[in-house]
Amino acid sequence: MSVDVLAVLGGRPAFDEPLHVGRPNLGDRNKLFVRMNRLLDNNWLTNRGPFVQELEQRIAETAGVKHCIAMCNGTIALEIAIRAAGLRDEVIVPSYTFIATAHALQWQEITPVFCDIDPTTHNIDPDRVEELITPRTTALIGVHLWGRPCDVGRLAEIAARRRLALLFDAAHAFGCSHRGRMIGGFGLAEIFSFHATKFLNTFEGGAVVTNDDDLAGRIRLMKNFGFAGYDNVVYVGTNGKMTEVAAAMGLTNLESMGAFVAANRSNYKDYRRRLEGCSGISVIEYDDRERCNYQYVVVEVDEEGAGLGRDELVGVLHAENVLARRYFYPGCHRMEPYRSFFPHSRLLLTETERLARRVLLLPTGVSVGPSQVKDVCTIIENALSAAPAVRASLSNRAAEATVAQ
Ligand code: T4K
Repeated sequence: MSVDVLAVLGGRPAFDEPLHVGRPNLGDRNKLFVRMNRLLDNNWLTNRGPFVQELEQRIAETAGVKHCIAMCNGTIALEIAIRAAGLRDEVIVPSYTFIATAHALQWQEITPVFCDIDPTTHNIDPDRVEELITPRTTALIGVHLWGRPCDVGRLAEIAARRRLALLFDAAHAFGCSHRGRMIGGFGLAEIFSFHATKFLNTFEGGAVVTNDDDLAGRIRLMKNFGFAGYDNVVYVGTNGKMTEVAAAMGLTNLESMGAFVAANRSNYKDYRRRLEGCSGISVIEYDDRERCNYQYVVVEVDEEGAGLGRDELVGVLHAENVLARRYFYPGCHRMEPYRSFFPHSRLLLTETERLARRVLLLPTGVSVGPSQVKDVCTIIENALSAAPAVRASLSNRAAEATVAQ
């Protein structure tokens, strides 16, 4: 493997196999197989079996909350929490998030009203929330993006004063804390994702966590068709149940959570140290005083300082088989159906627009080690120091691709 001559300048790709953002963190497979044998022996595959119950208890303990309701994925968990909390009409959310945050509302004909973000935290900007509140607003949903907590204090103050519900999409934030308190207990409810690409995975999965007994009761019913007992349906419901095999995976991975954090933290520190001297490149900060899962290595590219734009750098990295991602480009407001609903929203979302053009994510997780981090950083350094040639080569390639079409 060589990083001497960049692939976009005619060299061989640095990596033979793709280096992914989002390779699953896997715990001890033998322990997983023991659990899988047990669930097969039990003949109990789903419908709140013993592994799901154990996982719910472990997640609630880790997040420091009273109730955890495990689900088949984070999107369904969001949809059910939104419905059980009685949200309707309009809900204020950031646009700079994964599309599921907006879709979970729109799916139930609730309008997501997109709020701009704070460019330092990348989270919903509390200074911009109040101007979006109308008589139809029923709630605010903050997203703890990259696992960095929203300004929960200010959002809670606004929600209480304006009589709005407050929920958090904590899909990225399992294992993270805010002012010493674990994410999970803020607002009326918080939602985790345990998708394969997440810090802790259950293959697919998610959970709602809350300290509210009534809400937890409603959510439990709704995720099981509204059944309150044999032959007795008391609500409209759906099927949001987590399977036993997913819970077995979650329990196994939970046992390795310390190792996952250590690997992520070490990669993150390494990236930051190695990219420190690169002009126009900054790796976002995590607060070391808090609990953090360091799940994402998020880089902001300032085109003027770097000499290359974010998309050019992505082109360079992809040519090397480093599958850097542009999460969450171009922002929910530029995707359908929201783009058609709100064709002018980009005018209000100036920080979202700016950030969506600057961010790229680099590979991390337990499958990425120091030598890969070093090579990725060398590729970036080499690309920046040959910026004019890289730019020319990329634009020639783009022109050739257009002619070939
Ligand atoms: N709210 C927020 C803020 C979220 O970020 C998400 C999900 C949700 C809500 C909804 O939660 P879920 O319903 O998903 O539980 C991925 C994930 O699918 C998605 O869960 C996640 N956010 C989002 C940030 O990333 P894609 O479209 O980037 O996935 P994909 O298939 O391109 O995979 C990403 C990379 O990971 C690829 O390079 C391949 C690699 N990969 C992926 C899988 C599935 C693997 O190496 N192994 C695998 O098994 O959305």
